[in-house]
Amino acid sequence: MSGLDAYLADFTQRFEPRLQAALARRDHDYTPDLLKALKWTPGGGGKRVRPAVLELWCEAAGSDVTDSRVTNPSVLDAGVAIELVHSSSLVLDDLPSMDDARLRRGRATCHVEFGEATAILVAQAQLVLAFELLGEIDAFRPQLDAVPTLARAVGVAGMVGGQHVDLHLEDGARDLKALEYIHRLKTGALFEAAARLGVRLGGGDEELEDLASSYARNLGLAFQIKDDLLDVTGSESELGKDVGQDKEHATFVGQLGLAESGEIMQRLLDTARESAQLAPQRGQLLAELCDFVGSRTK
Ligand code: GRG
Repeated sequence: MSGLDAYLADFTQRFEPRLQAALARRDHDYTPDLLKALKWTPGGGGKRVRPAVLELWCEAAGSDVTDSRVTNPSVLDAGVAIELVHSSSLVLDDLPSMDDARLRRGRATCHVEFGEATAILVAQAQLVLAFELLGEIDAFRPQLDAVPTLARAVGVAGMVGGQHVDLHLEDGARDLKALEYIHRLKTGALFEAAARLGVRLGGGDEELEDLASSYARNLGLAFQIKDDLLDVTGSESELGKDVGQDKEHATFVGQLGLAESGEIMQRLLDTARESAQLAPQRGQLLAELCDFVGSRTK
């Protein structure tokens, strides 16, 4: 097992109970159907890469998470907030009016299982739960800007904006500049927010936050290009989601083909690796995460 595999196995063991606890917060309420739907996508697996990026950058800043990883619950809860935003975006992205996807994380998409109206409500509930959790983290209180940092990554200048351009861009306008813009907003922005929040939780300075941000921008863009590559080359059973979804989307693969897109992805990962190597701690794992993104099959 590589260092990263061992880290991710350990991370998910610590992360899952915090995620489950967040999702169970309203279990006493009288909306059991909604609560079941709320838990469906976040509880259904997923690689948890974004919260891991957050924790690693927190540790890079020299946080009190020790080598034996005596868990700092704030770091995990901030990761849960990021994962819930991610889940919310998956539920929305899968809707009939967007990707019209049937399969996600190896099972039916939220709207297929629970109906479209419930899926829309669930996405909203996951999103506000993310901000509820983030706003409760004491370690962020003196800075006050954790919530707006995440909000900016989600809103018009982030995921919502990226998705909107992706859905409405004319074919003729799908040049590389537009593609990069879309990918950075709809996918990269959340990676960047995760890395920035990690550094802040670890007490790192602005210089380290910039380094983390640059790492995450390149990793996030590469992650999306890999996603597009897998949409063409991957299998539904291994990915646990629909493939061939991207015909309607602006992608590097559609524009440049598999080989050139793969090269661009590798260059972005090389640049992210260079940033990782400058991290005061956890550089090795952050660099291994770049290899993981480049070689992932699901
Ligand atoms: C959340 C308000 C709000 C809006 C979202 C739908 C939308 C607006 C944006 C699209 C974002 C999106 C789904 C981008 C694709 C990102 C991507 C590569 C997803 C796959 O991520 P993985 O591979 O999936 O990490 P797992 O299942 O492993 O977590």
